Amino acid sequence: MNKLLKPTDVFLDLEKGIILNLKPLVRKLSDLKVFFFETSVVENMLASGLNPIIYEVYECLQPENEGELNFGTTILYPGKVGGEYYFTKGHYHLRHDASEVYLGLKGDGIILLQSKTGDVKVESLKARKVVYVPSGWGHRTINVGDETLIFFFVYPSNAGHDYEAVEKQGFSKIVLEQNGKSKIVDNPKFANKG
Ligand code: PAN
Ligand code: ZN
Repeated sequence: MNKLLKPTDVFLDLEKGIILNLKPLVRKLSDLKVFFFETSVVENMLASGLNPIIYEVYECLQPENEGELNFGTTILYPGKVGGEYYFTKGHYHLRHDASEVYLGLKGDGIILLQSKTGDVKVESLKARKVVYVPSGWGHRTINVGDETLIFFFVYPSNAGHDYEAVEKQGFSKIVLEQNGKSKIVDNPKFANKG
């Protein structure tokens, strides 16, 4: 039996997406260097002193005991690197039975989902939309709007995050702005290693 945890509660600012009294994890362009398609654009931006914040994560982490849940919010800013919209790194859960729920709070986004066997799924994410990410699906969120994308998430605290697979293989699709609209296209750099 796991030790009985104390119930906790927090306040969420639904407008700003922040969880009060928590320090966010801040992801800047320099943290996402290898994830964007146009590496040379990233390098030029960094070389000229531009290192914008791409997203922030407010997370209530629980001990990694079976049955406990982590939850929090992600604030994904609007913007592009070259033609590619800002996104989260994306990951697979290390535990293959770990699923996740996303609830859109604000903005206009896309969740790209892919399995290791090559299945791809695309879901939109916006206020009041709930997306269930079943176990086994890698997931990345993209902000395709002009305003900040904010969403709430909850997943098993012992899920673990595998970023390496995404770093090496990438996502099979990327989301670009073309003629003022978002377009999901094949990622030419995708390494299909199965
Ligand atoms: C989310 C993500 C969060 C940031 O909490 O971790 O949006 O994205 P990356 O972890 O890909 O940088 C989640 O899916 N947790 O499992
Ligand atoms: Zn996840």
